[in-house]
Amino acid sequence: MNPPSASTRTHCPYCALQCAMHLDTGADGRLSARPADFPTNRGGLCRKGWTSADVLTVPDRLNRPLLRKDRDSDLVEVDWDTALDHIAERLLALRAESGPDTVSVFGSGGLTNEKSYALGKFARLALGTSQIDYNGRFCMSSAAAAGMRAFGLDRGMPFPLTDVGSAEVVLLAGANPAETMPPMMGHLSAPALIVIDPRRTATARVALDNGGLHLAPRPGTDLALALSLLHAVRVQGWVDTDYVAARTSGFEPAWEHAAAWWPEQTELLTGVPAEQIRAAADLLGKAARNHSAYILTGRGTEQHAKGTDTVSAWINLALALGLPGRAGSGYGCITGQGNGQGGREHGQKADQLPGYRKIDDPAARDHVARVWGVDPDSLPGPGRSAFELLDALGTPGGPRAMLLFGSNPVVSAPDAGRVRERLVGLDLLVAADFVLSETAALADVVLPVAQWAEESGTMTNLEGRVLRRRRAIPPPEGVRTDLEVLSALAVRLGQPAERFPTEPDTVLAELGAASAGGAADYSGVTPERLAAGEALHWPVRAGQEPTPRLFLDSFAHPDGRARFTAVAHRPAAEEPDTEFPLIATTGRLMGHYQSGAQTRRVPELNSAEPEVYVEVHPDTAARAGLAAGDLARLTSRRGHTSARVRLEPTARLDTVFMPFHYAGAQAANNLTHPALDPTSRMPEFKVSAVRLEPEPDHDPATAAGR
Ligand SMILES: Nc1nc2c(c(=O)[nH]1)N[C@H]1C(S)=C(S)[C@@H](COP(=O)(O)OP(=O)(O)OC[C@H]3O[C@@H](n4cnc5c(=O)[nH]c(N)nc54)[C@H](O)[C@@H]3O)O[C@H]1N2
Ligand SMILES: Nc1nc2c(c(=O)[nH]1)N[C@H]1C(S)=C(S)[C@@H](COP(=O)(O)OP(=O)(O)OC[C@H]3O[C@@H](n4cnc5c(=O)[nH]c(N)nc54)[C@H](O)[C@@H]3O)O[C@H]1N2
Ligand code: SF4
Ligand SMILES: [Mo]
Repeated sequence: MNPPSASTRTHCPYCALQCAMHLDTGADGRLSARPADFPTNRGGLCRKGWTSADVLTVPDRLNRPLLRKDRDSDLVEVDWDTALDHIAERLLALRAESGPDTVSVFGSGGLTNEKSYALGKFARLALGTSQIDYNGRFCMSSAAAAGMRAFGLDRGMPFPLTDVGSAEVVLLAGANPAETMPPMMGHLSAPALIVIDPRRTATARVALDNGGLHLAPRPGTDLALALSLLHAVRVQGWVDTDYVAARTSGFEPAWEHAAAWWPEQTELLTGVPAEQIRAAADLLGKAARNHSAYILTGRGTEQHAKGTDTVSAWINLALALGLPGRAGSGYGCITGQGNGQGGREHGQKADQLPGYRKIDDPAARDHVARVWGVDPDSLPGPGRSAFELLDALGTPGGPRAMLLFGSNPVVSAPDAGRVRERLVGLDLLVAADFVLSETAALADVVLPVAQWAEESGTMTNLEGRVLRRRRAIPPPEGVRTDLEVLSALAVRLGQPAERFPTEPDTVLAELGAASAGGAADYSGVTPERLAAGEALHWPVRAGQEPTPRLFLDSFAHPDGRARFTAVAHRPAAEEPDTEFPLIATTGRLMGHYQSGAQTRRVPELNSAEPEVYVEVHPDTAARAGLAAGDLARLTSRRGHTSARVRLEPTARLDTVFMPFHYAGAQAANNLTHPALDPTSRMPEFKVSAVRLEPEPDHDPATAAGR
């Protein structure tokens, strides 16, 4: 083991910006983080990054495995052999009873590349199951699907983030980086911003202060708004006809849908004034003439049951303006989780093998089976997508066991009440985590694992740039790494130990071989090249230069052209009515991360935002008999949530907003609709119909679940 060093340069454990930081070891042996210079964060960190080291020493950090003998008993501490033997015994018994697909795996875009790869391999070889998917399905799957459709390849940003800063105009559709990636705002200070968000967010305020625009559509109407922008761009003469002819196909059928959305028509549906649509088209069009505009999408426009088509509509707009595949302009999706990009490339997705290969492609199966030393026919086929998998647990024909690595779905999955019921109904739930998350608390076995600063690995950030996460200190006594856990379980399930190495760099080398020749080719990512500089944008083929900018010569479809997709607007899965008259939309706060399992344990972050709130227009609140600071109850067809009222005069009258970082009675996902996008299987996190009223439970402490 390496002795702890005084200062280690690494990257933040949280989001996809992957800000660089120094971890300094103090005299008391505790670590503290400070920013390091790097192209994405340029010496900045957000509040979560600054406090990230606090999670290493939270008082309730797990350092012994926990086991529950049966459903009615408590979790008690056991040794590792007892925990692992128990899991293996139960898995083998379940598999013998009902076949390999009775065991399922749920992974995460927070896991390193090495862990994501090992998890996919573990599922297919050690368990032999097709039932593996991950939380990235809730994150950027719609943008990934639309990117594949348009460009033949999905890399969130096919250009370095630093390129964006020199553009004249950046359109941000459903992204609030001022809260979700604050250091990114440094790249967005020069361009005029066009922010598409139902709320007057911190990002929208920056846009208005800098000569940009804020368009505030009714949640769930972005598809029509994007079509209308295409309409206005054409009518106002901004279509780059030479580019469209030379580099794309399918403009006319896509245009037919846009033709129906002239700005006045769109205003009726979206509430965005027609003149704002025209102004946005002119602002974008002028910058596009100079090849100096970007269109970027975030979860606000993507997390819908029509998210893939909505992103296609934004890409259609970018293509009409001639932005993608040209220096100085482009389309990108702002990937979310720390390894949201790498996490979708190495085989923890239900339909996928490493190298961003399709699991039902015979050539892909042959290649990966050769690297794994197995018969291609022994590899299972595609499995269920994340929500469908969670929803099938414990039901007839569904899995009876789940192994969970890096997600807290009882807080973060849609219709969380239903997901909790399914998880509780399992024969065996195993959670690997470093804290007892709300989901781990329901598990039969909890395995205490190492945190980011205690192990090494690689991450791929929002620009497709592969980074080195370095170990600063050894894990606490009694704690194992995820790779060690997978290896120990695989051996107990009859696999040779050398097939599941525990050294991250050994896994990286194998991942490189498995990805070689695939779309996301990592065969040239080596420890030496990572040490020499972190500018390895994939594809990085062995012996070749990395690829910071994709598509400059041609797109990845066989004909080299980008494709317009003909997409039509459609309503949300659930529109408001008399019983549930408001739209609830959900998202993030600067100080909390995801399900909050980590950040709610950091005193500085938790005291700043200790409980959930609902953001409401004062008139909407008054109509419901509510004032600032009152406890409100929000009810949807799925369940209800209690939240403190925060009045916001710029809010839309028809929309309330809640952050989703809180659990139990405060969980926004008690309300959300599990309708899925037909292509990406992304749930509709951003639109549910709700009713707002005073909390009838008069004890605010119990009502808010504190
Ligand atoms: N502080 C913090 N930062 C994070 C995270 C975190 O949990 N906390 N998570 C990371 C992850 S995994 C992700 S995916 C990213 C997400 O980063 P973002 O995409 O910026 O995050 P969200 O807040 O989910 O959604 C962005 C905006 O969408 C708006 N919105 C809601 N409905 C609609 C709609 O119908 N149309 C449009 N156009 N906008 C709508 C919301 O008002 C919100 O302001 O953040 C990453 N960074
Ligand atoms: N309503 C609503 N719901 C949403 C969203 C929304 O906008 N609105 N956004 C969705 C999005 S974009 C996302 S990405 C999901 C995320 O939601 P989740 O999938 O729940 O993600 P996290 O909260 O990051 O959960 C990570 C868990 O894994 C643990 N963990 C972290 N790193 C590791 C590791 O390396 N190994 C192991 N074994 N454990 C680890 C943490 O302690 C934590 O308990 O939420 C989705 N849910
Ligand atoms: S912006 Fe993201 S990567 Fe940077 S410090 Fe904050 S959470 Fe960490
Ligand atoms: Mo995400």
